[in-house]
Amino acid sequence: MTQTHIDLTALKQTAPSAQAAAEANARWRVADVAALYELPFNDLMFRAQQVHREHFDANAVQLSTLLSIKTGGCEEDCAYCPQSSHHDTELEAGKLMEVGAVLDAARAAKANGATRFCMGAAWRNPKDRHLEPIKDMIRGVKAMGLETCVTLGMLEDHQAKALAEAGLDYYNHNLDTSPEFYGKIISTRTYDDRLETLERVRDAGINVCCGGIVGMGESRRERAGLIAQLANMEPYPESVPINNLVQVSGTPLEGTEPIDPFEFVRTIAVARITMPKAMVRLSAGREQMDDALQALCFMAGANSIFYGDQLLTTSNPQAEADRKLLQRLGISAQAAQHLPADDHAHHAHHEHHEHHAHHGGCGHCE
Ligand code: SAM
Ligand code: DTB
Ligand code: SF4
Repeated sequence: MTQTHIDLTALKQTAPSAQAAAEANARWRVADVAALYELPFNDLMFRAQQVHREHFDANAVQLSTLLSIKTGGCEEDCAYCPQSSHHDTELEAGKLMEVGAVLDAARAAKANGATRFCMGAAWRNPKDRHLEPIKDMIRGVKAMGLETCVTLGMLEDHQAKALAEAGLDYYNHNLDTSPEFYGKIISTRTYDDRLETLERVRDAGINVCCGGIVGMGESRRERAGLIAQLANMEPYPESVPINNLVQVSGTPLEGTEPIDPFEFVRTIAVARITMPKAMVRLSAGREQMDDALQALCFMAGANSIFYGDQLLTTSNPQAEADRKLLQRLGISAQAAQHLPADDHAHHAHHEHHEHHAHHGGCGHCE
């Protein structure tokens, strides 16, 4: 592979334009990411393990629990999504949940051992009147000692700021796939729309959770294109969910040829190598994976999972089964990190992790 990461400190004394050019060259080219994918499997895994162990406890995994706080009836046409009103998936659309019911679910997630609670809404974008109850949810969940994450669609500047003021730790907004493949999956909003929301989230001082989906019929080059987009964000996301498409009947992607499991593991490994300090989350699609495949994903550098019997509208492995799996692998649940919203520089992230990784797990997995 061509070495893309050059020593920028050596360029400190050079003219600003030369330095800018050098920094531009330091970005991951799609070809470089594709070259990682091309490595023999064992070599790729070895490299991913090296990078992972440099920055993380290789035997700790962070547990996030998801809740759909507003289900279905979404006006976007994402081809993978059971919640789009463009597809006939027989999913009943609901209203935004009451704050009390959301907090009950968060309490249960915490009692079960989760350290982060992620609330998802099937919206193209939230209306301002939705943000008041959502801010109460964020404050309430935080007061329980859980990290907070929401995913509500596109945001305006003032909305990102309002969420930051409520103390939101993470905003999830996925690029989903490469710019080239994106048009085959979504027509109702652009790649740039997604990037703009991500910038607003970053500017508001909220940690960025951004990843994508594989197994949608994209090529390896297009998977590499997604990873390059994520890795070239400045800074790259603190949290990178890698979803394997959950095929839901009635969605246009039902019947897509599933991705080769080893190609999925490769995607995790490539994400780990290109975004060394990010939490890489083995996300949707775990229920369709056996234990051995999940173990390979952890070896490839995945260090976070969705934990709890339900994702948003589809099912996830039972919490009890996950606890058993982690125990069999000698993996402990990572304690909460409680990143301050304005303290998400990657070096700080690293230090927080190092500090907490050695201070026990949830008590369920050890
Ligand atoms: N509506 C908001 C949005 O799209 O940003 C938030 C909720 S949306 C369901 C969150 C993410 O879930 C999507 O970006 C997509 O990556 C993932 N997702 C949705 N349906 C999926 C499926 N069938 N399989 C895998 N991932 C899926
Ligand atoms: C993400 O990347 N994956 C999660 C979360 N962010 C919101 C959602 C997965 C959804 C899977 C399909 C469903 O359950 O509806
Ligand atoms: Fe709506 Fe999000 Fe589903 Fe797209 S992924 S249809 S924006 S809920």
